Amino acid sequence: NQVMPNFIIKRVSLTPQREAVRFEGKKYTFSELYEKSYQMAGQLSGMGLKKGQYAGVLLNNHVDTVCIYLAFQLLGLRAVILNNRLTADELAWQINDSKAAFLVTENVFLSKWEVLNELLPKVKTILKEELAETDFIEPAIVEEINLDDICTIMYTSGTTGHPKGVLQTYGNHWWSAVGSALNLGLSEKDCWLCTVPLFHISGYSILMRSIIYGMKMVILETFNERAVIEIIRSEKVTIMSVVSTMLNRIEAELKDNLPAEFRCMLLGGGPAPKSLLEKCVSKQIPVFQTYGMTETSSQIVTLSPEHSLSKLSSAGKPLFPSQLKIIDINGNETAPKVAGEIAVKGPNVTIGYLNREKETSEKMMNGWLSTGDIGYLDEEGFLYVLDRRSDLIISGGENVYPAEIEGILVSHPAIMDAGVIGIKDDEWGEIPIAFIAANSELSEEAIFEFCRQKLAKYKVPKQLNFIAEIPRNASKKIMRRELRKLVE
Ligand code: S0N
Ligand code: AMP
Ligand code: MG
Ligand code: MG
Ligand code: MG
Repeated sequence: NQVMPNFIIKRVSLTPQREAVRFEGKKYTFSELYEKSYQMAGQLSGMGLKKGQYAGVLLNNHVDTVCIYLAFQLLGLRAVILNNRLTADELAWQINDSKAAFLVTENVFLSKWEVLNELLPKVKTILKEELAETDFIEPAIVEEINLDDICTIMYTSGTTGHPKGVLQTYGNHWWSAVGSALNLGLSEKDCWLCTVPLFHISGYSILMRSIIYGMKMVILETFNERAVIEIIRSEKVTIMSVVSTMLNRIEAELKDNLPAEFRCMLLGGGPAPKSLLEKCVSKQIPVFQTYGMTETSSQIVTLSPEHSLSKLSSAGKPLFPSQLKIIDINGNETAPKVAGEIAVKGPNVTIGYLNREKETSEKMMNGWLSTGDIGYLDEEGFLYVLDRRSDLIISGGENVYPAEIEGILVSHPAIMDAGVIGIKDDEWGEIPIAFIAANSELSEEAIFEFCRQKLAKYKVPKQLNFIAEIPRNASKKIMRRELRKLVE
């Protein structure tokens, strides 16, 4: 039960005048960030939010979002952070599962929260725009945080088709930030560009590093490769987090070398194609591959600067606080170069899934988390990731679970059975396509429309194939290999 000062309070006492955030051309010092967050904490208190409660957050990348997250930390609220690309149905499922009593959102998501208000009448919606007019109540600030306290919850899907809320504690975030700095190093000139969503751990972890290191972060509302290249120069960015789809676009757009101060392009969230890594070497883009997940509060394995070329296409070694092993089907550690399931352990690894003791104990033993991912270690202990956890399709850094899409498809009255697989795609890495066994005439457009209502756009199958029967084995499991053969 280790206790630390509340991170933002500590930071503002150390370096109040240092630049903390750049957003839309405006800069905010840590002191200004704290003032804004404190104000919002008082307004959230005015709305009735109290320590220990779970509250949903559905927001765009914005400096206000940072302040709302920090206000949550000041109040000891647990943020159920929602992916803003999800449909109202998908959001409702997660909010309901978390038992959150409040949803903090903003006007741009009107079409979503209007539906949410109908689906979840008991959940109180708080609009960011209305917060400014809310009565300020002197907030009960949490001066000391316990590293075991839950800070954030982010949902990730699973093989069962329904997402689970990953619990991330203050200790998880703290050790993740420390592990990253011990590997990448830290300079007072550092500035981290955040153009990944703050609702993913890829983005939220940049915020935590900024507070813990006292480092400036530049936030972009949306990703645009031309803007990124310009901002790296104008803001003297030194580090940036990307997924391959983003790096592809940056590489293609980049005419001259990036400035010498730019020292790290942290590439994660999915596989890194070797061809992309090679193109980046020739353009002198300093790519560091990383392996991590929501359950590890971002990076757990990252290539170190001195190995970025000699171990190209490796994800690196586990960070200082963390451990990794490869296990075979009997649970024994494999020899070097022998592939197996990747298991990880460390103070950045989640304590489990929200309200899901069974799934937690199935995936975690003695602090070791079975990731479901497949990989091997070379003789020197460098990790090579070969395959994703069971069936997972990653499209542009967003996860798509076949079981979830299949569940939606078969809920259509005219669809008897459905199977989904991922196929390679130049832009997104992988995209989902569907096989459908229908019991009556059904137009493709009708199915697409049905999917668009229920599923985030990136999950909607890009292609529909009508077949007589979905191949299943004796235990009724879909034989995805057979579906794959149909594509070939
Ligand atoms: C790649 C992104 C930026 C693409 O979005 P963009 O260009 O903004 O698209 P839009 O203009 O909004 O829409 C255009 C059309 O494309 C569809 N669309 C959007 N995104 C996708 C997608 N991913 N797949 C398929 N289609 C997509 C839109 O719907 C739209 O369609 P139409 O035209 O029909 O309306 C964007 O997808 C993005 O931001 N991706 C990155 C997400 C991310 O950060 N993932 C990482 C999650 N994992 C983790 O957080 C753990 C790993 C980790 O922590 C990490 C990851 C990376 C780097 C570092 C770390 C770390 O460890 O620190
Ligand atoms: P999420 O928590 O949603 O970001 O998903 C994390 C998953 O992305 C991991 O479990 C892996 O399946 C995949 N992943 C992350 N990093 C890599 C990598 N370097 N190479 C291959 N797959 C990765
Ligand atoms: Mg775009
Ligand atoms: Mg993901
Ligand atoms: Mg049906």
